[in-house]
Amino acid sequence: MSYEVENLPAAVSHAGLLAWVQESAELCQPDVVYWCDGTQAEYDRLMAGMVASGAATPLAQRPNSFLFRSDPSDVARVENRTYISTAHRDDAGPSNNWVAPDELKRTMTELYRGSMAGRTMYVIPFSMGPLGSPMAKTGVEITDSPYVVCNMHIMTRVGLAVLEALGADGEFVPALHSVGAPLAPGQQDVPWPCAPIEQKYISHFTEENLIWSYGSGYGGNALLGKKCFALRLASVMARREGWMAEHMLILRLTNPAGKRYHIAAAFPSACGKTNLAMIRPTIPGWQAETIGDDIAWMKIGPDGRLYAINPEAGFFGVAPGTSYQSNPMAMDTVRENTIFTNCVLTDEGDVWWEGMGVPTPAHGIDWKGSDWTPDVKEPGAHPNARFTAPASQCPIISSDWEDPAGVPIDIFVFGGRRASVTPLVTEAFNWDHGVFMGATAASETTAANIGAVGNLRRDPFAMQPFCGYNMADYFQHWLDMGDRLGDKAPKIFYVNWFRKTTDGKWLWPGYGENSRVLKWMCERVDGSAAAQATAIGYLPDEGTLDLSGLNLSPEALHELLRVDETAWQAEALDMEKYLGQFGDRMPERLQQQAAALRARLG
Ligand code: SAT
Ligand code: MN
Repeated sequence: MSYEVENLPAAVSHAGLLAWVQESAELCQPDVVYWCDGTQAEYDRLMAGMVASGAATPLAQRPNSFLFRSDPSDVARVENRTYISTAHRDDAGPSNNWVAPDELKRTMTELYRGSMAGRTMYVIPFSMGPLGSPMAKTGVEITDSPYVVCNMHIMTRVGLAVLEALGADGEFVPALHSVGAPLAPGQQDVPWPCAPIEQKYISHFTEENLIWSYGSGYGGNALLGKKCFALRLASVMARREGWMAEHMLILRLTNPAGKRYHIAAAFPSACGKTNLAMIRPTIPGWQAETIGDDIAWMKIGPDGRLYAINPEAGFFGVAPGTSYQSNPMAMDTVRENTIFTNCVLTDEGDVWWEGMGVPTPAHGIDWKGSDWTPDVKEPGAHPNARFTAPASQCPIISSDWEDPAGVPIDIFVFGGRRASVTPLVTEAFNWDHGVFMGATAASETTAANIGAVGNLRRDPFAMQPFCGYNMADYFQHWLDMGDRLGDKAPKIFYVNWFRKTTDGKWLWPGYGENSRVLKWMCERVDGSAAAQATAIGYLPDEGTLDLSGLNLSPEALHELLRVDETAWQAEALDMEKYLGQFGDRMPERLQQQAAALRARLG
């Protein structure tokens, strides 16, 4: 067994890292082991290789931008193939798939054996969080996918500085990834190699900070810094170490008087986090800046407040529906240096997707690589088509987005997509009630996971697919953090931009108009806006939301803020039933919240 080693940096003095790389190479049997240095030259060289092989198409209309088409089976995360592997099943809890570590490692070791034959194994040292931030953490991903390397260059901080900071014995998360498609000698590669669904495994050995991913090249399955590390593993570390790793965007709002508010908001995948993170407020004098669009790591600072950093360096956003109307800042972010996956290729050499807000091309190549015209029934872009773009290219990225200390959070927002029942905005009575709201959040499923779309499911804190341990313990961790934060805890709100009329029309215009709801939240923080106590929390009085200049009928407003007590009685029962599955691990304080809600509803 032999392989070439390329670009081995002088900076690697870490015996543990060298041993793990060697062991992985001996198992996966690549032709070459290549150490990534994170340079532009490296990115350009890998991209040129993928253009030459036919995996990537350069876009004539967007400088340094490329389109990829995935295998039709490999278009989203695979929650049913995602595992939290702990010695005791209860530590993974009922919301996670579980296989015992020994057994899972045995199965996956056999899959990894020889899986990189005919390929290069890339070693990617990366930092989650600004290098040198006390909140940053280091990972090393091993992958046989150059697509993954280029995406990791954008999504994380890759480079030799990471290895230097690691030194001889620093801590890092080893993350092993293979697309699971070895090449026999002389065998021609395909544009998007991957393994069949039943061989895909996205595994987290949380008790040893180890990630093993096999069989998929797509986004959250393969860019292991993102969901696997920054959410599933980090959520476990955060609990152990007393901080928080959350599926949240981070946004700064500044009011006309110059006062700043920092908002962290949790919504499930493909429910508008990126849009909200880049909001252009429609109310005069208010300004927004983006800090992060997907993940927040938060720690209590010396002043007792909660500080958040964005551990990522790029955006991996949903393309369909993104337009100059819905998210102009994202449109400007992806003008250059962007990787597109599963969009339409136009005849002019640009990308296109449904809901892009520009004329539909008369002809293009769809995400499956076939000719496409507007009369084709199926969408040209996959509903989970994505862009990968550097955060620094966002025109409203905050000048403090890489502040190693983070930004102080004033407001937490939870929410989801829900056609009925949930009002536009509700404020929690207090921390415990807010945690109960987060714990019982529900949303209609989206194309971000392989599976049915549009089914209502509970997605607590938008962490259902991402909580790396027993969800009941995670709820307890939220309660504990509240106890530590005391009166410095952020205020908690629940929103639903997606309520519909009985004949299926959106009641609320959304996008930039959501700033009206954010403004009310800021005024609640200041104590200047009125609210009404209802059975489910505080709601704005109909007169207190700033709706000036908005053409919203009084009936629509009434419906948006209506608490349908009959529907809520059923909802409360369903929430209790949901929480019941956690048995006696369920915190008593949340059971009390459930009982109190039922009592208030009468
Ligand atoms: O593919 S990702 O997991 O990165 C995107 C998402 O589902 O949020
Ligand atoms: Mn996400």
